Amino acid sequence: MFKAGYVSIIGRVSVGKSTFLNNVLGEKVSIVSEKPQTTRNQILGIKTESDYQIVFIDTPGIHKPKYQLGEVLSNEALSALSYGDVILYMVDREYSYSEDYVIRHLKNVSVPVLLVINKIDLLKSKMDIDKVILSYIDKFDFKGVYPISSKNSKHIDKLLLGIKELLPEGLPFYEKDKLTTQSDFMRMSEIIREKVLTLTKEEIPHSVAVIIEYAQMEDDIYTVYANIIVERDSQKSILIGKHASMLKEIGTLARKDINKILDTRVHLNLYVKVKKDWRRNIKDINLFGYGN
Ligand SMILES: Nc1nc2c(ncn2[C@@H]2O[C@H](COP(=O)(O)OP(=O)(O)OP(=O)(O)O)[C@@H](O)[C@H]2O)c(=O)[nH]1
Ligand SMILES: [Mg+2]
Repeated sequence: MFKAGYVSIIGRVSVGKSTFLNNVLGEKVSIVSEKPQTTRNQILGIKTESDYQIVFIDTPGIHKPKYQLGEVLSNEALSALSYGDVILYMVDREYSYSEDYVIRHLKNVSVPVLLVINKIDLLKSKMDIDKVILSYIDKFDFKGVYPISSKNSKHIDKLLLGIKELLPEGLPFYEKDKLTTQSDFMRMSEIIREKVLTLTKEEIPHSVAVIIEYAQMEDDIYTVYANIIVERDSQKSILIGKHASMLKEIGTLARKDINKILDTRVHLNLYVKVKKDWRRNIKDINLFGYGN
């Protein structure tokens, strides 16, 4: 008996949704950073075992939007509630009132919802874990509660088993060695954006989009031209850095990851372009690949 289904991972920003997905798949399919609003699209990650296939949908963190981009991202996340066979509602170690907004949306969902409390490696004792569980348990009729650590792989097996129980019987949706539906272009642009997020601070991480303009594979080497888009000239100067030092560092880190993930060598040519206030403009937001 084979089981297969879709599982949406939703929750507020930075709770560790993408880290969890990467841990389950054993490969980075969704970029991660300590800055909020890292994920900007629904990202499919496929876990296939001998008796089940789970198609995970990683989603942007739900938050109170300040810009039109934020609104697009929150909507993208909430729309994933409508097509999972199971919903994973992931939270960090503390209940806060801002969770009520997400929980309100869960009330319209007709499929089972599992509460996943992530980052328990940062809690000291079982009593602390129980405290977090207690703070959530009366907020919704959860089908199960799973304290985990995505960083240390703690209790992830138990969660996978719990998900499997709830999946319908059926044939796999994808071939067994497929990990994600993202194109190479998409994965490369996301990896470059991840390096920008890692190396910059304040408004820059939020103001950046990355577009692969052109890529060609020849003799097993990808030659890639990518534009890093920012909102202001001052941000462009920071991203380029003195003697282009920042841009070089972004390129070096991105190249290493691309080599590993796509198993190919790459020549990266990075350019920084300014598109003023693009996060406020729905046409630009769509043009840069979000909310389509
Ligand atoms: N200590 C600890 N840190 C974690 C764990 N899981 C994730 N993190 C960290 O939490 C931060 C956010 O992780 P992400 O996976 O990007 O979070 P996200 O929920 O996908 O964030 P958005 O895409 O912005 O909504 C990163 O710095 C991770 O390293 C965990 O189990 N333990
Ligand atoms: Mg994410």
